[in-house]
Amino acid sequence: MSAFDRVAAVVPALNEEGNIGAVVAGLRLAGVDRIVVVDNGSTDKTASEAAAAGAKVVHEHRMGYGQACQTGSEAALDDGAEFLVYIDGDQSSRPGEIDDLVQPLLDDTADLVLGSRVLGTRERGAMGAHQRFGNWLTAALMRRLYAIDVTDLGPYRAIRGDLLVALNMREMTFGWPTEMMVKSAKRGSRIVEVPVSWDRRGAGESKVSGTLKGSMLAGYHILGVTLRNARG
Ligand SMILES: Nc1nc2c(ncn2[C@@H]2O[C@H](COP(=O)(O)OP(=O)(O)O)[C@@H](O)[C@H]2O)c(=O)[nH]1
Ligand SMILES: [Mg+2]
Repeated sequence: MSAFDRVAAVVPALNEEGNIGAVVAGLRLAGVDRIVVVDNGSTDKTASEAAAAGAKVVHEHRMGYGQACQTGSEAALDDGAEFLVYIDGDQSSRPGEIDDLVQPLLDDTADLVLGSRVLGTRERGAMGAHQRFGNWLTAALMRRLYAIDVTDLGPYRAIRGDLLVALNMREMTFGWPTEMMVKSAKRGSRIVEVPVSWDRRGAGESKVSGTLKGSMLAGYHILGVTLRNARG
């Protein structure tokens, strides 16, 4: 039995050919056997590259980063996973750091573990100024509105499966990670941050923070979820 028997990694992926195989291989090397790659209508070889590296590939035709994460989570839970780890498919997070995210769940000292790139080290050029500002602003709002001690809104994170189900997630966009944080906080769940590294993506182009449209949409959804949930 490995320490990760109860863990599944969920990787949302949209056109990550040239990256996804390395991410899956890295996760396997780290000891994770259950890896779900959610292909969201990629037009490249993302799905076959992921499968060849040993991942289970789920195709989700409804678009959206959150939808991909949700669908992948459900597939992993159906498969018997108890803990879910999310990691981007572009090689910006390091699969080898997964232990740091999962250990607090295995130790039962946290229900949600957030990888903070502010507490960790960032490769030069891996995060634009607008993204740093947006993360800083939202984290400050969350500290104030929800009294959670967070420094970042990174995609590399781990959650108890039963908590995710209880959260009844609704935001199928880039607001999904934010919804997870604010709803967990409102329930009084134990939220812990751990430092993680953040590298420039491997192959290909950013679909979110690297484009004006992606950044505006992400900011709109993230701030919207943060403010809406604070009421009531
Ligand atoms: N399934 C799915 N994945 C997406 C979508 N948009 C982005 N991704 C994935 O989400 C992760 C983050 O996207 P990325 O383009 O790297 O954004 P950035 O890190 O802000 O530059 C990557 O693994 C993408 O492949 C989407 O609409 N659906
Ligand atoms: Mg990226």
